[in-house]
Amino acid sequence: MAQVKVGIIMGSQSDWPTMKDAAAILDELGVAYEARIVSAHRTPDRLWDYGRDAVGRGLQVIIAGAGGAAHLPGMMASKTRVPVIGVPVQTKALAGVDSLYSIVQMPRGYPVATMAIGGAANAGLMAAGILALQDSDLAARLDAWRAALSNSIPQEPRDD
Ligand code: RP5
Repeated sequence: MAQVKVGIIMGSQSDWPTMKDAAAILDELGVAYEARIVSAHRTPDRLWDYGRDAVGRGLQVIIAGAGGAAHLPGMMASKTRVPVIGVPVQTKALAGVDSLYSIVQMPRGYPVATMAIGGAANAGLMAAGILALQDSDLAARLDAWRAALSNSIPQEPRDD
């Protein structure tokens, strides 16, 4: 079994349809990850334990998604120096702007690298890019992934 280097955490089962886009990217790029429900409000002890153990368990990046009063990414960044990438999950009430503001506006000293609302795929790519700095095989796979995306863009628009 490959060492798990990326933790994908989310506040609720209801976040998984968004967060699985990060998992899909990491699957495509051959990056080992784990996915866990860790709620800042409903399971604060789980959040505490996850952050406390992250370095010792060999995690190198944490992708944290939450919606509404989205305190999970920021609280995780407070508990561990492992870089945290935040994903604001879209909400019904406020379209995810609440999630975005909850995640992005961190105080000096405890940054969260905040993606766009619903931007879990980019979170996966960001995590892969960080790991690729120390992993030339992954770097080659990421370069190929990016080139394939670029090559898939047509020169001209078509009538549908
Ligand atoms: C947050 O509350 C979760 O991250 C989720 O986005 C939101 C709603 O959770 P559920 O009520 O669907 O479990 O903590």
